[in-house]
Amino acid sequence: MNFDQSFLNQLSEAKRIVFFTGAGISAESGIPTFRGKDGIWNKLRPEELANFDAFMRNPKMVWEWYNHRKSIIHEAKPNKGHLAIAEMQNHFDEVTVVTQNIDNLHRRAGSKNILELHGNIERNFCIKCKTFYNEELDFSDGVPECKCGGLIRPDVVWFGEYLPQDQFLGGEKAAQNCDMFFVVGTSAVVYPAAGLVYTAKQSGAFIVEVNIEETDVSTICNSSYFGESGKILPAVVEAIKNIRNKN
Ligand code: BJW
Ligand code: ZN
Repeated sequence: MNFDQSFLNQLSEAKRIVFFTGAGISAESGIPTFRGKDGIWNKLRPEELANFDAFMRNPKMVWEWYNHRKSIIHEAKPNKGHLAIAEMQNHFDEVTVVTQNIDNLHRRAGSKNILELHGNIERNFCIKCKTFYNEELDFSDGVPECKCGGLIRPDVVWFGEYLPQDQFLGGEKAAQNCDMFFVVGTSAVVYPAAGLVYTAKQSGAFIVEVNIEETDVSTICNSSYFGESGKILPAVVEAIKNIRNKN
């Protein structure tokens, strides 16, 4: 892998780095992305699945979709991209993962400092009394119900909903205080998450994109590497190891 010199210089100086990740980093684990060639939204309409009104109209259909995705996620394993990000913790003072993914693969790969902007598929809560249900749910009536009679939904962020404030504020803080900000496997079209790329840029971070294709934020990146994150990120780990060995 040929990295440009300005990128390697930044890598050797950087102390605090952020990985802002999206569905693309989990694609090599067999989890479909939303947009792009094989994206979910080519076949299904987000407005019929990923918003609260859709859930209230047809909770059974929305639950079937999440149960299907849960089974894919449970079978999936962290790939070389997730593992490379976890390994960066051995080479930098501070590594923060700010992810839009709900799949837990960063945690399973060993990353410690993770902010989840769009929730987590392992958690569920009652829409009426907000009780959390993280274990097995009873789907015998089609849709799981709380003891209070309210419907239970997955704890993920749908369109039109606010992001969990502590997670988003943590992401903003990390973006404002990092030396390098990696944008990995995200189309960067969903806000306010994508705004973090601009926050990092305005705060003076060196922005690096890793994606199989150009995105809406490519033009503001200092370096862009096009290819699979499972190939490029391990090469970044090798590059930092070489730099550290020489010093
Ligand atoms: C690889 C690869 C490999 C593939 N290696 N790379 C008009 C303008 C601006 C904003 C809005 C607007 N109208 C509405 C909005 C707001 C809306 C929004 O941003 N919409 C735009 C899409 C138009 N945002 C919201 O509603 C958010 N909330 C909000 O704004 O609250 C304020 C508010 C409150 C009340 C009233 C009004 C406002 C919430 C957004 C929630 C997003 N939720 C989802 C579902 C989560 C749960 C679930 O998973 O089921 O989050 S949608 C979906 O998109 C999911 C993702 O996290 C998110 C981002 O997608 P991501 O991760 O970027 O994936 P893809 O598929 O888009 O891209 C994959 C990339 O990987 C591609 O680039 C590939 O090339 C690449 N790739 N293989 C490297 N091997
Ligand atoms: Zn309840």
